[in-house]
Amino acid sequence: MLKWLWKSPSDKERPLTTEINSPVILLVGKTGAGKSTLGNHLLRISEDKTFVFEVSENKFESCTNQSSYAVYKIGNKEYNIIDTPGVFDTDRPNEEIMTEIARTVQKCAHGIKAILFVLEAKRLTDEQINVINGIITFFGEKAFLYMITVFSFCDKKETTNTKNFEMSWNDKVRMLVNRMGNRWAISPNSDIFPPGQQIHKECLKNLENIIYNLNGIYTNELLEETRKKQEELARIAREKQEKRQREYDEIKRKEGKAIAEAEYSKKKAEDDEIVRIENEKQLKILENKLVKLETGRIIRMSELQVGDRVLSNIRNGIEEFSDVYLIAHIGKLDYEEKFTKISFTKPNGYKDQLRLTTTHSHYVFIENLSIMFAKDLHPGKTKILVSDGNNKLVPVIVDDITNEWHDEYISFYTRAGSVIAEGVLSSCYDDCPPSQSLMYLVFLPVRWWTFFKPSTHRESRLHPYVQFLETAYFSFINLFVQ
Ligand SMILES: Nc1nc2c(ncn2[C@@H]2O[C@H](COP(=O)(O)OP(=O)(O)OP(=O)(O)O)[C@@H](O)[C@H]2O)c(=O)[nH]1
Ligand SMILES: [Mg+2]
Repeated sequence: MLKWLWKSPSDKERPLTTEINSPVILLVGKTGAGKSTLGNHLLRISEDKTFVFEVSENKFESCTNQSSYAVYKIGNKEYNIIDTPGVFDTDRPNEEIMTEIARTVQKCAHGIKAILFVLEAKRLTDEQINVINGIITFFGEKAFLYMITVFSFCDKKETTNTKNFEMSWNDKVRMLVNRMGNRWAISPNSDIFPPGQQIHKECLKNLENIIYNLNGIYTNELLEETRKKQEELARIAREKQEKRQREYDEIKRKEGKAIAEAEYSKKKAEDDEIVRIENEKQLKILENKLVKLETGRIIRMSELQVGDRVLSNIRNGIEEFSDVYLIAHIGKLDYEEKFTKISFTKPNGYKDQLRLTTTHSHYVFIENLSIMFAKDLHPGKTKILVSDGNNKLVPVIVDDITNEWHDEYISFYTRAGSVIAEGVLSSCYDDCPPSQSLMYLVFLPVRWWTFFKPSTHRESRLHPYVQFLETAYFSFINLFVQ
């Protein structure tokens, strides 16, 4: 075992009693995932050579009970690594652990530079999904911008052949890493690659580079924002519980204990179901609808703003970015809409999916650069154009087309009329004649207008001009059909 990595907490490991005075690198993850081990690996390559975090004897016993920090340097930049207790600890309830982490974050006056989410390199189990959900619910979605997945317990092959390792990820892992802007690294397994070995160092240098190149800082204010939302949810849950209890007392008094208990169980099951659905929605955070900005940031479509320059095409090996000039619709609907999920295999062998509304039929570009409704694509036959990650659009066969129902969507327009969403070259136009040039012309007035007066429309009511076009087009079609 990695006994030689273990050291009693020394004076270099400091319990968090004071404010932290450098940006923080936060280690989070499941109990036994290898957070403290990774912290020690990083400290060893830092200027501060003392290994300070306490590591457990085995991965089944929880070890870190209290957050502690150590100084860590990348080049001449100083950070503090904070090791936190594992989530879903067997001995301590999660609420307590989350409070401990919150207390920790509150002491980070300089904010958090990176959140290292340590994940065991094996199939992503439901339990791990719960851990991720818990962490994301706790930090809020914006935390994804600062998160890096670090895989621990990798075997020799996974560590040395990262391409193959990536290919072995299941959809959930891929989605998770995608959501983190494809930032991932390997925590070297010292049983196979002891410190001092080249591969061990390379893994850590790679992680250091990713941390160093992260933009921005996760602040206390961001955490506070999410905390408020969580408190609101907790208050609603408490009120529901109180209401159930009042109803129980009332029914018990009037109709007896047995009926009251049955009614209470029924109500509780209904309330639990609502919570379950909410949690599932949380999981959808992991679903990918990503676009790339000119700044290099990868964001969710729902985060797009008018004026953002988004990757709209790739031609002759050059990425083209285009302004978003109109967000015709964003947000929730009162009902669920049908979506087409296009499953495809990327040129690098990864499986991926793109979801497009079907009710508002969206177009994607196919092999010959003409456009086709997403719902009309033929699995196993039609080829869509997908970015190969090396500035080239490559035709790939659609694996599958399925339907899903969701109650929110975004519809936006770039000046180029196209966007690369989830790597797929897609048209910004929907519910319209199948001609990109014609639609480009139809949208000319609004393109011009927004040059002089940028659109501020950002709501779930369809933009009036788009609404007008849609109504006119459907009236025309109906007339034609009759
Ligand atoms: N084989 C192998 N063992 C590892 C690896 N990373 C950690 N371990 C071992 O797994 C056990 C748990 O590691 P820790 O670093 O204490 O895990 P932790 O996430 O800090 O756990 P808690 O503090 O309890 O939340 C220890 O016995 C480590 O030596 C790894 O990459 N490979
Ligand atoms: Mg630990």
